[in-house]
Amino acid sequence: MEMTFRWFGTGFDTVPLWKIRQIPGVTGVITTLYDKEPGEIWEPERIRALRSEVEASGLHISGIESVNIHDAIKVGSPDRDLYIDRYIQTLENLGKEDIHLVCYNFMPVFDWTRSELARVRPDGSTVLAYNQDAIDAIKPENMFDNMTKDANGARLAGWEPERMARIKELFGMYRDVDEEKLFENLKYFLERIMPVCNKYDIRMAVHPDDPAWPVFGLPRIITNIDNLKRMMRMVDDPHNGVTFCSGSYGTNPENDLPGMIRSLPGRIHFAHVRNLKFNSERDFEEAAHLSSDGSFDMYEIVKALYDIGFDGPIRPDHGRMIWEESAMPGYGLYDRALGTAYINGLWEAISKSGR
Ligand code: DNO
Repeated sequence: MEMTFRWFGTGFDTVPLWKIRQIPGVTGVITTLYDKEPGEIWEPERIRALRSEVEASGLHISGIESVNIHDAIKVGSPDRDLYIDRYIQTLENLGKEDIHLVCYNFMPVFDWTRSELARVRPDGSTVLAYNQDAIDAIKPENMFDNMTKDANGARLAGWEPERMARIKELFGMYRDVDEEKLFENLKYFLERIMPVCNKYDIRMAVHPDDPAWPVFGLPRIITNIDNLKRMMRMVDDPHNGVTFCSGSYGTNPENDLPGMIRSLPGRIHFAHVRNLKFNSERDFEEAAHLSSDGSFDMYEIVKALYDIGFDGPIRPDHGRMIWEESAMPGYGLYDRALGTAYINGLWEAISKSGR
């Protein structure tokens, strides 16, 4: 594995590259052109400038999270080919700059969803949290305001204000899209992009739906091992792979996280490692990475990745807000740096004990 850190780019991220460079073991960043809207082409000059900036800090670009997918592709509307052509052009431009990993998601309308961005825990830290009753009480059109009110002024990944302003129109677009249709549209998209992925050896890593069940009546398919296997079979190419995000799959306690990892050898291209603490079936909050702070056995998760020979980028995922840091919720420096150190420690111990 390669230890990496998510970085949203100068002007968007509160954490500068030089600080990331000082986290022990981190050699690469997972980054993006954060101002790009779904459907826009990423120009070669912009990608090159991003690459130069990252490399000047002594790091490199380990992958992109995300190149977002236009809704026309997800709903399969007549103009989807235009947007797929643009996506292919972006992939080609990334491939030419030696970038070989792209994380994306296929969630309708909303990306990851939480009911709170700053729930206070007993130690005074604040975390992202999800309560189903609270979500059930929110109208979808108010979801954006609810998500952003505690965002510390940050633009939230996947919650672009431009898209959210069109929320009613977006819901209308998905009126006739059910799970089967979403699978079909994903297959169509993947089949069209596989040639460029093969040409430039770009690993596509679908991010799970978070939480791993339908929200607001919208279908969600990247939720469990059966659906992932279906997706791997329907476009059976090693470049069609997954982002294994423990915190997203783990929202559903029926998902056996180490078991899922073990049944996807060669198809996990990217790993997001974090812990959740369940307070009830309908309520969870994001915990520190340490196993004893939450509900997951982080040792077993990291060991499963080690055992399948996972060699892609891994990154700590959402951190708690601690030590009076003010940053994008989930993406401060301090707790993610602690998470990095912990995952590095688990990895070293597992690799040495296997000798
Ligand atoms: C949230 C992230 C997601 C993820 C996208 C991938 O913190 O995990 O926004 O990056 O779903 O496309």
